[in-house]
Amino acid sequence: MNEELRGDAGAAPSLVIIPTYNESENVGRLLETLMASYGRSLDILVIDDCSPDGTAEIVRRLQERFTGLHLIERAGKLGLGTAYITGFRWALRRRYRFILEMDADFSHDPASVGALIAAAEGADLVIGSRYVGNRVNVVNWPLGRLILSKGASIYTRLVTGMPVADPTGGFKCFRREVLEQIELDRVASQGYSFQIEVNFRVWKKGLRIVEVPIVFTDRTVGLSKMTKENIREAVWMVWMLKLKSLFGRL
Ligand SMILES: Nc1nc2c(ncn2[C@@H]2O[C@H](COP(=O)(O)OP(=O)(O)O)[C@@H](O)[C@H]2O)c(=O)[nH]1
Ligand SMILES: [Mg+2]
Repeated sequence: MNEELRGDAGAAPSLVIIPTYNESENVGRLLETLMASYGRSLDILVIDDCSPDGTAEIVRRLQERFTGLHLIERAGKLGLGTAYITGFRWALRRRYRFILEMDADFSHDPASVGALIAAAEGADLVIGSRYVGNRVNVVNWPLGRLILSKGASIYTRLVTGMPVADPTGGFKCFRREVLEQIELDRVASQGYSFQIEVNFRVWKKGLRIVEVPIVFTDRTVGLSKMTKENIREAVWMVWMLKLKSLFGRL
């Protein structure tokens, strides 16, 4: 049987995609935690961009113990957005019903994965949201970073009209049909604006987006990979999305 169409007798596992760049201090512990918590109900795909710190080597070693752990190694740092597109295509060649996004740095609590999948039974896209209601569920972020994130959320909503409180968050769960419906070829974002763009495309298709509250905790080890270029891309990307949809070119 074609390995790509692998499926077992029981319910197909869900897949969590984790992009990594220099996450050697986090990735081993995160993968062990996920495997211990979810066992065979969750497969994991790490997309590593040739991290110089040996992140991929740690994943390869864990693959000897965990059959549901997969790794794609790319030639260089090609951006968060393209990492997820690569992961989505990989997932759609297999039988996963639910496909998740998650950071490698423990900002996203592994204990919340189950809640995101459960919520996706009644939604097309579930966003783990830091800003549900009037709350700001962010722990240990520097004030500047919090203002940037909150500001980006308000700016995105003002420009696009999309009713999502936390459009830049990266802890999400998609039903596979959603990824089949949005044209992955058309996603233009290379970096972090990918999160806004995908939400916008899902919303414009009239699909159901639900936000569930999560607590986001700043990383304790390793460095953020957010760059000024990521911010610039997001600033013009929301206008691009708005204009493309106005002219029917999304
Ligand atoms: N493969 C890949 N992963 C990336 C890239 N940029 C960031 N990441 C990963 O994306 C996740 C979020 O990045 P992070 O630096 O924590 O961003 P922040 O939380 O917004 O400061 C982490 O798991 C990073 O290792 C990239 O260019 N390629
Ligand atoms: Mg982070």
